[in-house]
Amino acid sequence: MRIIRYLEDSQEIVAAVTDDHIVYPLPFRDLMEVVREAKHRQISTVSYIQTLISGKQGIHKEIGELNLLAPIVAPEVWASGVTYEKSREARNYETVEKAAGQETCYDRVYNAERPELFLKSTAARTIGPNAPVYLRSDSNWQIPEPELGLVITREGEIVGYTIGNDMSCRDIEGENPLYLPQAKIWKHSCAIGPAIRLAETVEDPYNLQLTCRIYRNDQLVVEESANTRQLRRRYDELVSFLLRDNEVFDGTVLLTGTSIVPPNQFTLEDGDRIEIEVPGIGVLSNPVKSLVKQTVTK
Ligand code: DO4
Ligand code: MG
Repeated sequence: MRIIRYLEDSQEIVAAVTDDHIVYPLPFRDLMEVVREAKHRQISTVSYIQTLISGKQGIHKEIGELNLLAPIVAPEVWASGVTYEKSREARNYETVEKAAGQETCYDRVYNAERPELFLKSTAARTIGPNAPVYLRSDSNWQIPEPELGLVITREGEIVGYTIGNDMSCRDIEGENPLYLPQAKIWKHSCAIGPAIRLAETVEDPYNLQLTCRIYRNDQLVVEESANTRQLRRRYDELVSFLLRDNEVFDGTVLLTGTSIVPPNQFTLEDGDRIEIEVPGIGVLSNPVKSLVKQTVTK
């Protein structure tokens, strides 16, 4: 069972999508309302949705025909860093801080008890399927980071899984780790979607395949896959650090880190299209657009 949001006649609709791909609009504004109502009735979210759609007809449209929105308006998107060996290698490759034989901050965080967590995005900066992700105008080395996203309640319960793209500037981050917020956060630098797969319907969240494809002039130029079994940490561990002495809001998304890195000579270009696929969740597809350089006036 998955949850989507779409736009119809200027109305935002929340809907459940069954395993046979039938779309059922729900009388709620977002997934978190459904979760709260199910809790109130002391039944699981899936059982509650089943009671809501039982005896109803789905809409006569397939998911691909809908004007999909981000599956949740996440008040904040947080992200985890260096949770996969592949990310550690990539960070060490790009950093100018690496001295021969010396451990980097990336080596240390990979092995430390405390994970790297950072604020990735806010609702206004986060986009859904098919909307453009933007390229920063002051970076020459930009890539998508395909990641599994945890959708959590304010208590830290993982209620669903989605796909996230943690767009990143390897040159800015590599120049100085203190530039991380600029390497990670700008307008439309985070995409999530196309759906949220309800956690209770995922058999093994540590065995999910992620595949990233990048198209240039409609030609496939990058295709790489990874599996969440390569993750060095547990999801609950990441969530528990996020909750430490923190106020977390219902519907927060926590990205769990990347294990897919395009070849080191690759950088995204205006007009590219990024697809990230996780079977059981869907394909998050976004075109890439350049942000126009701003002139700074004193
Ligand atoms: O340390 C920088 C962030 C790394 C990251 O975003 C990732 O591993 O996914
Ligand atoms: Mg990342």
